[in-house]
Amino acid sequence: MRTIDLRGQSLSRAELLSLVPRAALSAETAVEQVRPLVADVAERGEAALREQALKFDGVEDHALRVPAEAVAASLADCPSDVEAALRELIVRLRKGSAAQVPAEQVTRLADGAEIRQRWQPVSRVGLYAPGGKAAYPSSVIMNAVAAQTAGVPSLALASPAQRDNGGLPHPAVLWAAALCGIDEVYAIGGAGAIAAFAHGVPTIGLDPVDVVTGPGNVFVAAAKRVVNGIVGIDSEAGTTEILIIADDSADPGFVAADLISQAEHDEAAASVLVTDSAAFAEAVARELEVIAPTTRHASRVATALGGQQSAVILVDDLATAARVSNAYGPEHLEIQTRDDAAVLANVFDAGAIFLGGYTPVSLGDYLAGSNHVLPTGGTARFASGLGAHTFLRPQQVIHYDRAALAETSELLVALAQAEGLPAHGEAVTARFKQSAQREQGE
Ligand code: HSO
Ligand code: ZN
Repeated sequence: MRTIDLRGQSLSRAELLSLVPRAALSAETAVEQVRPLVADVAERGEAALREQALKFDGVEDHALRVPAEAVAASLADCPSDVEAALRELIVRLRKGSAAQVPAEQVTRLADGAEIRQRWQPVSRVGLYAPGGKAAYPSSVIMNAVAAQTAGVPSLALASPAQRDNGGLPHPAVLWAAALCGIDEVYAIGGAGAIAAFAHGVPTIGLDPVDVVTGPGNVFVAAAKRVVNGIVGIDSEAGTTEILIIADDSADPGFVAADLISQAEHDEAAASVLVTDSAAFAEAVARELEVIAPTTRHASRVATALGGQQSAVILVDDLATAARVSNAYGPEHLEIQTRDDAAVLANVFDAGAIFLGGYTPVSLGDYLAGSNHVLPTGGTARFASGLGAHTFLRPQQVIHYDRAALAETSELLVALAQAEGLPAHGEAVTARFKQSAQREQGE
């Protein structure tokens, strides 16, 4: 890993923003590449999807819509320990997600004047689960449980067709769909899947959705940017990132293992260590040298750790470490220091935060009960992770009775006059004129 030495410098937030390591290929640069793919699916539907499946997944003549029986039958091949783990993930995630559904609140502004704040689920969502370098049944569950907890009535799932699974999505994706009770599944991958959800594909019975969510590579993230506005999207959950703030009280072996764990996702994954101890950084480097070559995806890990997106950042103190992390806006932030609470108090911008030596990101990836679909690429500075709230819209339901409206009318007319919109005021006063006339006529 390369070293960025920020010690002895006092840097502004703007300077930090330009210094933190980033991947070369961003969703912004990928947007131009995926725009024609999305447009083609919008125009030519199924034919475009089939061409893209052949080109990107090497799959031909497969069923774009997975038969519901195949989804249900898939569970027969699921090893029992994996099924138990997936079920436990569902149970924990349901509990963790319930807190993301705010309670309805009624505010009384005056006698007979109230605003009800309700949280309304969207009607239909398209959930994306990536294929490619790994299978992600856990991501299927993260999406599905969040949507179900929100109360979304209609869920569809898409994941790339696999050549070695007869053109079906990866079997583990089907297991997760079955366990979540999703029977509308499509063997469609990448930007095409996002476009299919947004525009619908009538020939395969795919109705357009209201919101598209789910993680994916930079092309999936870019496709979501392209369809945003036609549908809602969750935050950009692109190539994974981990940033660890650690001091010399942390275990270098734990830190190295966590940096490697996320690097194994993708050559473009980012692993960043921010520390105030050069000796600790060296200890982590030694651990990395020992562990990284022994892991199954050693070459992918080596590429990710050696890439420009990964780095060890040396700082003078942990307050600066928190500022660096805020500028980076990591998808996952781990804090392993003598006083984690003190660091946490200075940290504002992260997708999810993992405290202490016994809360690795991989716990959050699977079984913590938190959601692992999180904003990447610095978007955690303004976006949140996926959760039940992603599928909910706060709506205000307003009700004033006659007396409450009458009470506001004079001030309201004054505002309408000030804005040069007298008909706004008249919409209020007309109600009282009419009834006054009616009363006179009686
Ligand atoms: N770390 C990934 C999620 C994941 N890890 C799924 C394993 N499976 C992005 O947060
Ligand atoms: Zn992971």
